[in-house]
Amino acid sequence: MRLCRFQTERNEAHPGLVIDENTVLDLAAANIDRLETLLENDNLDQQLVEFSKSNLPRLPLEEMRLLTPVERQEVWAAGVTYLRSKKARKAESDFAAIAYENVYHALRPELFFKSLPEKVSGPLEPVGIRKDTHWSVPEAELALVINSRRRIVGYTLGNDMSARRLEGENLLYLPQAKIYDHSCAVGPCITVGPDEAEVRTWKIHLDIKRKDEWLFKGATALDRLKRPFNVLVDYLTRSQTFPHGVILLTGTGIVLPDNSALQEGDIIKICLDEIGTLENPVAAV
Ligand code: DO4
Ligand code: MG
Repeated sequence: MRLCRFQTERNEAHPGLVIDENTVLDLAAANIDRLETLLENDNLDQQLVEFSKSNLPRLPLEEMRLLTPVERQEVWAAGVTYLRSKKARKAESDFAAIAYENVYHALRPELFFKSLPEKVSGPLEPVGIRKDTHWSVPEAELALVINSRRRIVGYTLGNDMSARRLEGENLLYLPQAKIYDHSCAVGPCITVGPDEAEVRTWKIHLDIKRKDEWLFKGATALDRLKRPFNVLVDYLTRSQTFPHGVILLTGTGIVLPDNSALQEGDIIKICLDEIGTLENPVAAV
């Protein structure tokens, strides 16, 4: 089952339950004002089954404007969790090579703050490339939806936009390479139910369109992600509480060739059959 947030005609954000390819139940009619209320529920699966059998208002998915499912959660990201990502980052900079090599093999993962919730782009909203540097790329990542009690309650998609030249220039520039206006997109909805073993059978795709042509098409299987999900959550939540839960991007396994820097107007599509498609146009910021 998939949860979403959508914009109503009155410009309100309502939580929704996607019950088939084209139908969404408006959960606001059941007095659910936030997805967070559901994500904290230990009997979520059962509650969603009950909603799906109810006579809540049914709305057509293709006519609605979906919003990011991120409400009040901070967004964090893990890095160098796939072998391909490790190799690409080594090629980027000799200086950083040892750091990337070490973190790939270390017990403690690389984890970094990515975005405040209010700065996250939703479906069809722009993602940014910095004007003060060249060679920006999208990073297509599975995102874990974690509640305030450290439980993984669902999965969504994230785009960890990155200014690669800046990142390669000096590792200390990483926060500037990773955090700027529109550098993070999350959506289109949250898939609840599956366990890690099932999620690891899924495949994530990244497609980039320039004008009417495909600039890049790539994919990776999620079983190539090195670290167990609970280990990532364990490190993220050590000595740190998230009263509204937290979203954790799990790192990228799809690395673009050096000649495919993004340009304003490009369209990025991150697709995963079991979650949906996160599509965003690129804007210079
Ligand atoms: O250390 C740099 C960032 C790594 C990252 O974002 C990734 O591997 O996805
Ligand atoms: Mg990343």
